[in-house]
Amino acid sequence: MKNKLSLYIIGILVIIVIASHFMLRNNENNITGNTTATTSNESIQKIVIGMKNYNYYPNVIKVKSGIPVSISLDKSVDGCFRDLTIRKLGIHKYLRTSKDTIEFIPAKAGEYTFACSMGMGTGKLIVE
Ligand SMILES: [Cu+2]
Repeated sequence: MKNKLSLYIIGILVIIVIASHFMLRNNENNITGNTTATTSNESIQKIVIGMKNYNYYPNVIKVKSGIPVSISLDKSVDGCFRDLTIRKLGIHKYLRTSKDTIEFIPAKAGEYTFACSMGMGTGKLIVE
C-alpha cells in the first residue's frame, strides 16, 4: 500500500515537472548564434530530427562549417523536446511545428552538444 502511494506521488511530481517545463518554454524566436555572413552559394544543410527511445534521433549529426544549416524537428518530437538548445552556439528556439527551423552557419569546427531546454534529450552536432 505504502509503495503504491509513493509511486502515485512520484508520478504526480513527474507530471508537474514536465507540465511546468512545457509552460515555461521560451517563446522567443531570436537566434543569437555563432553566425556569420557568407557569400557562399552552397546549398543549405537540411537536418530533420525525430525521436527514438526517448531521445533525439539521429543524435549525432555531422555538418560542414561555413555552409548554412537548417534544423527542424519532425512530428514524432513532442513536449519540451521541441525546445531545442545548442548552448555553445547560443541557440535556443522552440520549434512549434515541423516547419519551424533553426538556421545558422556553423563558423567553427568542433563538437556542439544540443539538448532540449531541460537536458533530458541530448545529441551531438559535429562541425567539420
Ligand atoms: Cu526537456
